[in-house]
Amino acid sequence: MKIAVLGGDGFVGWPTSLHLSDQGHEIHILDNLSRRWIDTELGVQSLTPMDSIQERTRIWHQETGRRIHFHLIDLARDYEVLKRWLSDNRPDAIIHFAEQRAAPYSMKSDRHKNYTVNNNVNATHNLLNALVEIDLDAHLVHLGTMGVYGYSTVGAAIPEGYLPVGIETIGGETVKQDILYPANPGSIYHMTKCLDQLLFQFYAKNDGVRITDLHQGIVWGTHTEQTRRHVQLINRFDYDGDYGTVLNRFLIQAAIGYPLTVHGTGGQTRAFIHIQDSVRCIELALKNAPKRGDKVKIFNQMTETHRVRDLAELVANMAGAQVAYLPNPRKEAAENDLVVHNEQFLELGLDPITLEQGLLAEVVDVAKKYAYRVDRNRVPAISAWTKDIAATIEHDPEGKRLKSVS
Ligand code: USQ
Repeated sequence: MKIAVLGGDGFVGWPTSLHLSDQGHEIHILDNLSRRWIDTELGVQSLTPMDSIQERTRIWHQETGRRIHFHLIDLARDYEVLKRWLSDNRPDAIIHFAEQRAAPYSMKSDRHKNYTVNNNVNATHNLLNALVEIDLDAHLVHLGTMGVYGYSTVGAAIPEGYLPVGIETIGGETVKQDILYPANPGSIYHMTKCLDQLLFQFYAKNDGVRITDLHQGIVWGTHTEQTRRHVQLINRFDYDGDYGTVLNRFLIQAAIGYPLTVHGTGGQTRAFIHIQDSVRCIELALKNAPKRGDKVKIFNQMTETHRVRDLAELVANMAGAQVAYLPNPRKEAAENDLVVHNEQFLELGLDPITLEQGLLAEVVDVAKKYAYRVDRNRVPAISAWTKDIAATIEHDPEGKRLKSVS
């Protein structure tokens, strides 16, 4: 297949591009390199030293003989360029990762809120609009998030996208319908993924666009089979308070001797998936495309759930780290249970990689290797969800924020 990977320079986009190229697909990365610019804005860098996209693709060619093509395009702003590229190249499938993906970054300021909404919603809409305009029947696979559901199960498992409901008619009968599970975003970033869902629903219904939406949990790990092949194929690895995600942050913190930063009581339960499984799921989704006229196909792309404080204890015991319980910069439930249906990928053959010591230790080893690149001042998460929360954090400098250390 000819596959366009939008956002193919990012944390999941890059290993996905390598994985699919390795399988013989013709890969075209479309990216505006915004993630690299955001590193510059924030004054941080990936823990792992990342080469330019051109250099990465050159090394891939040198190692495998396969070419990955790169096109510098801003989907959200360059509609005509995107439309022309799609029209000239007519890919069979499009994988859409090209969105600002960090919840804390999206909550930093009014400017960051605007940027996240404008970038994410325009990118998705420009893409859908262009597909219809040029009559391109490509399968669109979008990387969404488990966060569209919120994280409370109200005692029932979260279904894969759709909730069967019975609606009582005026005549007193009960009509059955499958509706999108009620959206319940917890950040501006998550809200944009909820808006994406509505765009997809409309374009699938109105124009027959074939769409798969992957509701992914928190990704952990850094290497995949392909990124291991050469030091310059290494994936990016975020540790900072905006882009680092919880389990990877704990592993890096353990490696550099920084107390693990649990927000609040750590009673938040979240869904997780290893990066290797993430790229496998995308491959499975590509092989199982919906038909024209079908409703949007939704998968829950996660393999297990864990409570934040349990992860902290696990990492602390494994690596001999301390755990710090900090005031939570986010507005979120202090404690929640989470039960999630994910049978669709399992039925398609996904054999999940679950948290096991070997892989966790591998991440700590990577972090130790590159520990010299860490700026410890960038570890704390300081983006606050409301002005009230920001005020409490500002009056409580990081050094004094450690509530208790176990
Ligand atoms: N947390 C800590 N300590 C930390 C960092 C996070 O306790 O140092 C807590 C947060 O308060 C939150 C939970 O861990 O309760 C998860 O935070 P996260 O930063 O790992 O994940 P999140 O902000 O939800 O976003 C990440 C990705 C996003 C993806 C989402 C999937 O950045 O792109 O959509 O995970 S999900 O969480 O299932 O919505």
